[in-house]
Amino acid sequence: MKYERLSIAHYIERHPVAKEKEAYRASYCHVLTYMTRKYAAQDPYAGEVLRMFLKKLAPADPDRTAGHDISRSVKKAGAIQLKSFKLFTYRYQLILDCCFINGMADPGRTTSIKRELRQLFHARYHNKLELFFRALYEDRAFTAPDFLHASFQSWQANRQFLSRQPVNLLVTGNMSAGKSTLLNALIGKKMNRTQSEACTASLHYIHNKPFEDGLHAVWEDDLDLNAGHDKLLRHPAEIAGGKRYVGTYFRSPHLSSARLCVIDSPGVNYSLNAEHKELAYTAVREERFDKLIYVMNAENIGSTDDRKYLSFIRETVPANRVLFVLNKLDQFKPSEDSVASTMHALRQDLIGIGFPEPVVCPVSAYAGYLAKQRLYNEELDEDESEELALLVRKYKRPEYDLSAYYSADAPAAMSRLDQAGSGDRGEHGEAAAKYATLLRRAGISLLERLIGTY
Ligand SMILES: Nc1nc2c(ncn2[C@@H]2O[C@H](COP(=O)(O)OP(=O)(O)O)[C@@H](O)[C@H]2O)c(=O)[nH]1
Ligand SMILES: [Mg+2]
Repeated sequence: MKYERLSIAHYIERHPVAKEKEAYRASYCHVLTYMTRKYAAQDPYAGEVLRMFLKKLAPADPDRTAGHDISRSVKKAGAIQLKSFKLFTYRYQLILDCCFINGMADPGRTTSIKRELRQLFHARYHNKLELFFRALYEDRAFTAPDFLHASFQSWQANRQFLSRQPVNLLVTGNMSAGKSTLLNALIGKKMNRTQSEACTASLHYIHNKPFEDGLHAVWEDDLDLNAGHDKLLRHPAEIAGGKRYVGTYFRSPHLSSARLCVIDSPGVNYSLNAEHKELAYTAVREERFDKLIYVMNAENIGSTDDRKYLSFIRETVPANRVLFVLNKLDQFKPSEDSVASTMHALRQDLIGIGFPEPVVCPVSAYAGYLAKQRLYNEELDEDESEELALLVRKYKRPEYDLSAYYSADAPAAMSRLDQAGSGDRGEHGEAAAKYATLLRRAGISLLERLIGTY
């Protein structure tokens, strides 16, 4: 459960109390701090969430409430106020924040907090307090005041998300097959270093969140709920314990609502690095995953490393849990070869190794990654922009189009999904259509759709 909290999305950026006066915020923050210190002192996650709340809400002078009694602060934070000729109170916001910081995933702890709040609030509010807790933890209806909408909806979205069965995908394959690039393409963000010299020497667990909160959470030794890119793309050698846990929203119309955790693992390469190989084999043996995605490099399929590793996987993992991805198909030369014959030969090989009905998804992870970057308005450097332009031209040619290799109904269903999913994207109109087409023809949208059904 510890790391699963990385899939909780946050609402702090839209917190209504941020615009209140210092004296009010001081009492409000006093209550939040008091509850976390008392009920979740040993919990680094709660501590970090509190820190983020205080960063946004605390007054310039943190000692403003020094020596204040908690009941005085609760009274002030929950008091009825008059604003623009309307009476209102942040009482529900306060309750929700206390629950969110300390007990989103720990209803037991919330029971203690509720008991304490009951004592601190006047008896005439007890009934409403009860109703609000039922709305929070039993999903009962509740008419939330306007300013509470954003955080209440976030709460509900998180709860719904956490109630789904998690699906873990282990991504493995040979070194430089494009595993990290594929994950970056699926997630639509640069979450991992790609490049063979810095290939993943650790396991990276990346959890999806129910909505975009603009925050990348990284948990190595310490937890950072708002990690910058330097930390996110830190060299694997610097990662303590060889494991890194991340939470971020997946930018994909097919995956965004799925409670997914994808695990990036190092490649196996017998000759170069025994440690990577060991880590990869141990991951397949010991990690808990629902599906294994085996990424292959179309430029050199059928290598000895691949064969040995595939035989091991065949012995260790039920065949129907393995999905094969044939990557780097942007590199193939239509004059020399055809995707169809490569796919056919590969399937025969896999059947020979002992996978009776192998599902093979052809992709260009790199084309997919670049297309997504554009669709979500991320910066591309000059080289990337040029390569993207080239890939767009390439994928206009039917002999490169990979969507034909997915199920027959896919293209029609996809164009509907592309439209449905375009709402939260940056690019609009013709440009968006161009990159959405590239994403589909490079196999990425259809692979996402398939993964989305797990
Ligand atoms: N042309 C092409 N290059 C790719 C593709 N996917 C990955 N690469 C490149 O292959 C190299 C290794 O990719 P990486 O994702 O780090 O592989 P990993 O070791 O399996 O994680 C990098 O230079 C990538 O840019 C692809 O679809 N097409
Ligand atoms: Mg990698």
